[in-house]
Amino acid sequence: MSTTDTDRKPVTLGEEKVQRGAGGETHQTAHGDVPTLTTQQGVPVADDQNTLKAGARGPSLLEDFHFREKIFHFDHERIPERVVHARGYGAHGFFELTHSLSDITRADVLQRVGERVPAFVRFSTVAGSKGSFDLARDARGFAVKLYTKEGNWDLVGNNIPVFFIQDAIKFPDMVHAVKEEPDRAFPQAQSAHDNFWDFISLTPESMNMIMWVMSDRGIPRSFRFMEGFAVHTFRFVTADGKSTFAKFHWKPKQGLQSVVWNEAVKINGADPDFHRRDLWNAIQAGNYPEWELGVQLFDDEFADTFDFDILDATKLIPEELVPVQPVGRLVLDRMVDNFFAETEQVAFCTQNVVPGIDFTNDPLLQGRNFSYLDTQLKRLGGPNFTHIPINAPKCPFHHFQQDGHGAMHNPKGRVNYEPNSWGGEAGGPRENPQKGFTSYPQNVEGRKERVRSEKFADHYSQARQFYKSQTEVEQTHIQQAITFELSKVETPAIRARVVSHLLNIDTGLAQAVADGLGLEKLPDAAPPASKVIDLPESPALSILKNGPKTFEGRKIGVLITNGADEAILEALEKTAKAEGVDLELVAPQIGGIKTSSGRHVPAGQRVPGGPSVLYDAVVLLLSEDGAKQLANDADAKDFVTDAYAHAKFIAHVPEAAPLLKKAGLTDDALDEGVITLEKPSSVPEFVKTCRALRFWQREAKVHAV
Ligand code: HDE
Repeated sequence: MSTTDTDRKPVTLGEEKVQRGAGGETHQTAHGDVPTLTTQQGVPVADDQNTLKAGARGPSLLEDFHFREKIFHFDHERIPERVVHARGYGAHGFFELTHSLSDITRADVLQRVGERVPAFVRFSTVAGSKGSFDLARDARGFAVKLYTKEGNWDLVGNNIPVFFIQDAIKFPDMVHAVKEEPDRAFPQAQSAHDNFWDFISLTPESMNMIMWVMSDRGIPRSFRFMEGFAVHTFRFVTADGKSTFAKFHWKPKQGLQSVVWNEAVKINGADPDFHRRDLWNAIQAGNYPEWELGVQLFDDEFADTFDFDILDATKLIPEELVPVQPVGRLVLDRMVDNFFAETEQVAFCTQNVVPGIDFTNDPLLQGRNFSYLDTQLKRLGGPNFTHIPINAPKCPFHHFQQDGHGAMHNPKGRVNYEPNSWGGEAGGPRENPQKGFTSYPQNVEGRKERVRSEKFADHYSQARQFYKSQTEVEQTHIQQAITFELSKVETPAIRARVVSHLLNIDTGLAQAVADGLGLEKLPDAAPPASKVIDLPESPALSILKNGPKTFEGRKIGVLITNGADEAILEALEKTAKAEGVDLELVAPQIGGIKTSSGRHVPAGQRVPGGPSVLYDAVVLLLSEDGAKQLANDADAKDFVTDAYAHAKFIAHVPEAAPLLKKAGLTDDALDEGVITLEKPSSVPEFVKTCRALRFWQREAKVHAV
């Protein structure tokens, strides 16, 4: 049967004009403001539902240029994913200077207080592929592109201030080891396997970073609640050539927060996009996340007296030793229009610095400066990736580079070289010794040799300092994380070798891991290459010692049923709004519930789709009948037991008793983190209590193993 005009009667679907095809499918047609669909060549398309055929049941015709163009383009949609940091999420915003650094650097962006430049930030996990889950235990990328008036400045950092290795030549090995094993292609986005820990156990320089990734920093609650660090020591340089060393820090205004491991595992199933959804929701709701840019500034004299080498990326400089001075604020206030065009195609390069900022001889940084440009050529298909809008500078630019794949702005006119004698405008751009980038004229001499500085040899002291600076709760999490990871390692010798390094960090830590693994006896400590020293504790290294004073930006999950107390719900809505907290209702049906006063309230989640791991605190707002119903529901029971096990604050109305009982929350299980909401006036106190984020005292009770 052929498609005739009578088969294609327009039908109305909302405001749009819609046609029905022969197969009953609906499709819009152009009218009024709706543009006509075209091919890439601009040819108007009449039918986008059917290929051109020789008769309705005949073969498709090669002549169908619209179909061929469409499929050809589709076939080429994928580009190579990033070899590391494949899974990421970006947003636009701005950087505003709050403290001028004009006496320290000539960098234009750091001169005038109050001036803003556009910014783009991409957060990422490191090991997993593009489609992996958000809550892997991993470092997070924190890459910032500032579109300054003197060119793009990229600070390609992580949420951890140190790195696994000291020299770039080890990077391919390190990445091969952490990614899925090559014969079996698993595990995905996880370091809990033999290859990773084998490499680590043979690479003691990684110990400081291991403490960080095995701490709660490796499982952040959201991108909004983590710090960023450029890791390496950079240089600031003034117009008259004075140099100052600098370390860059991004501190979240929202405060630091992480989840617990069991929660992370469950979030990955319940919402693999937990972090990207969080950023999307916050920005769409106008809750723009903000970070303060801070710098640690120091000179050669400090560098010479510091216990470690400032060129060693496995070390940090404690904030207590060199305070972090505020410089500006970074605000993310706009999501991308298109994920691929912007977030996927953005190309960060550590070599992108601006006049007034320079590199140091950190061998990791030097290697990165080669790697990033090289990787963009492969990933983005040619040398013109700066022509893609997200990568293009937003200041004027003029050069004689031309041609290549995808060239969008070749030099205009006759001249494409210099020097030339054409003069004036016709001669094109000229170099500018006053304005142009000049490298800091550091004296360099030495023997050509493959060596590492003696000053890089201490691999344990800062790892110990990090561990000692944590609260007891955080130390326990590190013990549990390493035990978890090593329990996934199949080779006993690798497990023991890791413990031999832990002995140099903290004997209590080593013993706890050995006990957790069931090691029959402690191995000998790995012989350290340099004496391990006891450094003073650095409170800045702990998340819990630096918790937020507010519950703002967090999310409460309300398990709710028909007949729920209207007054308490109203109080929750009001208090949440005042505190800047998101309230999500989790109900037996997504259509929602009717409260005790008959008000209909839609739900955000249905019970099986809204486990408590998605929320920072929970409320059980049930009617008597509702509680009886949910007491027989496994998902509702898990909602409560998980919230309890993850040390969350739980508020409940007295009617919720049957569900609490089924979830085992009776008598001695009840603690100050489980709060009864007798009346609406108890709600503000509950939300205030939630500012502590977790009731950590409960944790020790729920971990018998
Ligand atoms: Fe990267 N890294 N890296 N890295 N890195 C890449 O560049 C590399 C390192 C970081 O959102 C790649 O465009 C080497 C440290 C982030 O697009 C690649 C070495 C830190 C991102 C690359 C390092 C980072 C990358 C892969 C050791 C924290 C994602 C795709 C010498 C300070 C940027 C790409 C984005 C991405 C190489 C070590 C952060 C291959 C060789 C240390 C945040 O070029």
